[in-house]
Amino acid sequence: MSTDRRDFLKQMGIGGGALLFAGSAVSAMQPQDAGKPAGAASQGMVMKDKHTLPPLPFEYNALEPVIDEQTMRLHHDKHHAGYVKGLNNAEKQLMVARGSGDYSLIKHWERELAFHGSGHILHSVFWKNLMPNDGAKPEGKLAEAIGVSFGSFDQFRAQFIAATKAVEGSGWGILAYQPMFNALYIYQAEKHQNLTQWGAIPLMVIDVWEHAYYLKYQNRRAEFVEKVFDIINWKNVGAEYEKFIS
Ligand code: MN3
Repeated sequence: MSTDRRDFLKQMGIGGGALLFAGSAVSAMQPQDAGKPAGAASQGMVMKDKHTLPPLPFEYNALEPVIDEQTMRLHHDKHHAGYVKGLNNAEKQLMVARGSGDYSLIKHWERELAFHGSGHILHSVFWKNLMPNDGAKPEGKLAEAIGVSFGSFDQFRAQFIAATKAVEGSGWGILAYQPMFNALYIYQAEKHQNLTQWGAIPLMVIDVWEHAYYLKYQNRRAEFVEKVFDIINWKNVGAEYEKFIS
C-alpha cells in the first residue's frame, strides 16, 4: 500500500487497524487476552469510537446560493454525524457478538456496517469535492483519464448528470477510479452501498438523497444536480486521483 493510500485511509479514519479500547482495562489486558474479546467484554471493557465526523473544509455558507447554509448544517451536523454514529455502533455490536458468540442479529449488523460505513465514506468525499470554482474543469492526468474513459469532458458530464438525476430513490452519482481495470467509471448508487463494483474508489460524488436538496430545491433534483456539478473542486478531485494511480 502506498504512503498516499495510507494517508487517505488515515484521513478517513479507517486505517487505524486494531480496535481501540478505553479505560484501565487496556493496561490490565495481557497479551494472551488479545484474541479473546469474550473475556474483554465480560470485564466491562468499553470500545472507543473509532470513526469521527470530519469538519467541513469550508464555512457552512460557503456554497451559497447553490447549497444553502441551513441545508449544509443539517446535512453535515445531523445526517453525516448519524452515519458516523451508526458505523461506530455496528462495529461495537459486532465486537459484542464475537464476545458472546451470539450471531442471531448478524445480518442486521452487517447491513448496518455496509450502509453507515458507505454513508460516512461518500459524505467525506462529497465535502472535499465542493467549492465555488469559477467554471474550472479537470486538468492534467484526471483530464486525460476522463478523455480515455468517456471520450471527452462533455460526454463525461452528460453521462454523470443523467445517471445522477435518474438515481431511483435515495442515492448518489459517483465518479470512481477502478484500480482492477485501471479506468474511471460513473456509478449510480442506491442508498450508499448498492450498485457498485468491488474495489472502486469514489473520487467525485453528488448526493441526491432528498436531505441534500429538499429545503431549497424541493422536488427539483435535476436543477440541484446541474448546479452542484458547477461547484466541483476539480483540483481536489484531480489530486485524489493522482494518489491512487501512482
Ligand atoms: Mn447525504
